[in-house]
Amino acid sequence: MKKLLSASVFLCMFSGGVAAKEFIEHNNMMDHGDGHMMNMDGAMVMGNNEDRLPGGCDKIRATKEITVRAGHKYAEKFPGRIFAFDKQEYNFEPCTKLTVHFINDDEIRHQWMMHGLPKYMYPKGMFHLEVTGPGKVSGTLIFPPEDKTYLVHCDIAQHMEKGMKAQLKIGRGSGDLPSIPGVTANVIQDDYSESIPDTMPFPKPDPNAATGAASSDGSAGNNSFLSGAMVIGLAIGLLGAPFLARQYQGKTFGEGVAYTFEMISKGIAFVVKLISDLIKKFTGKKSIQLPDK
Ligand SMILES: [Cu+2]
Repeated sequence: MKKLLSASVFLCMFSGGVAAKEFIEHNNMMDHGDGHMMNMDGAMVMGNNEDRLPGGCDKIRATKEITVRAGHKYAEKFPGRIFAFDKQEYNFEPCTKLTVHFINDDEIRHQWMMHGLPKYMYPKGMFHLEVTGPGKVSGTLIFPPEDKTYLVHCDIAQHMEKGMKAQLKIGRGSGDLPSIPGVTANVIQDDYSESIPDTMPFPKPDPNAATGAASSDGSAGNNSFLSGAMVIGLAIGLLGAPFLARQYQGKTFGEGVAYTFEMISKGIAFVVKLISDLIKKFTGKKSIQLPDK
């Protein structure tokens, strides 16, 4: 009985140690000016703008509010992805005032970051919400009047590549962004099938060729070309060796080096002259022709 009791006490202590972190509502943020708010619990808002109208907006045309959730569980429906937002596409009218309530469901740091906003209003063209661990932070921005597609992502290393990416269209938008989970195709499509894709730089293994014999797709031709080049190289080497041996006979190492450089420079001069003669021969007359007066 005593053992059981101590075991249960131990279990209680242990589970207390790994219990989920408390959900924090980040309401008391320190205002650093310029729409930048932060606290010491890992929450941040950048580019907060509740009243300044971007150029081209004569008034706020709509006032909207959304809740965005971020977490690994939202990626379950996207094979090969680990992180995601609960939604991958947003659409708003131009000059909309939008308040975003950003909820992080994971025990790590996530962001909802927008790029490409006008830099005269939004520092670095960014609107940014960030929460470390489970919690909620809210921010507001006003969109410019142009039809445009904005990238929304989490900028923590590899979180976007692993799926935490969405697009936000103002008006009709300006096209679709690639690799938005469930919306647009990946730039590089993962292939989990067993076969090797055709784009691989090496020949596909032939499942019927168990003997290791050359396949019928031209790789045998490649081998014979290589050995052909090798034969030519060997022949030049063998024929040239006695000539070179005579040239270097009786020379010291220094003389040999000097002689080699002399031969190389002579060779280069010969090739340059040959090329320039050829160019002159084919184009010379035309290129020096002067216009008639
Ligand atoms: Cu993240």
